[in-house]
Amino acid sequence: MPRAAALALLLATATACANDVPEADWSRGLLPDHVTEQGGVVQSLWNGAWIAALATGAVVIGLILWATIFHRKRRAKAELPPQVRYNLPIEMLYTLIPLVMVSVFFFFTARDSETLSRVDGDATVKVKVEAFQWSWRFTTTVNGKTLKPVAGVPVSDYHQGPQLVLPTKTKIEFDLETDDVIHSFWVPEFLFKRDIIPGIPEDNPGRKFQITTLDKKGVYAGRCAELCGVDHSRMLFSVKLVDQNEWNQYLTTQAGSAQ
Ligand SMILES: [Cu+2]
Repeated sequence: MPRAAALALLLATATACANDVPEADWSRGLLPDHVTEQGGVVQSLWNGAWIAALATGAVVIGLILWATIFHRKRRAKAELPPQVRYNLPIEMLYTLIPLVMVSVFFFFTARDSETLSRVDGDATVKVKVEAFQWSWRFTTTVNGKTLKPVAGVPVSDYHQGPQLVLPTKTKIEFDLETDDVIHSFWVPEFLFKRDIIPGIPEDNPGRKFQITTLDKKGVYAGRCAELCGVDHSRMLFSVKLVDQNEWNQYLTTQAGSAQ
């Protein structure tokens, strides 16, 4: 009987862990389904990079196969094949093609990282994220009114961690802060994570990022993605996206406890 109980416990724990991992689909290149507009930018960059890499791979492997099959050394001919040293057009070609490829990758990466790190400052919902060993404190400000902070303790299931409630279809600004060691704020469904480094002044743009949530209600796991000590793996939280009605209700329940 104790064995059965232990097995049940093990199964329950295993299931809890499995729930933590968002469903990754081949059609999205194994990324989880994104819940922010910015996630869409990451998904397209990811898809484009894979298509370019696969196309390059196909050309390179094709050329290798072509050379090995059609240009093998033939026994009858002992002499050297035609030498193409200092062939200017060919050397220019294999210098320019990689240069163009790297430039194209660089262009899209720079363009998208610029988009992802853009902060307008006009978001009506702002979240101050305080990371500490080993949990999180979220303080949400809506139209200048600050709600009661949500703080947590280390847990083994993200449902038990602190929950950050946010509205769908809304621009939200995050400000990341820590006093102890480097942490990293990561919600896999945002397709985004950002290191939280102690000592970065508040006006530093690297502390902030913004998202615009899509119409995708749900509870999403969040975690610390930077090894930060013994309970790093238990530094779990969740983000709950709610529609406008639920959001207004949530604000009403929080109004009484507002600071
Ligand atoms: Cu951490």
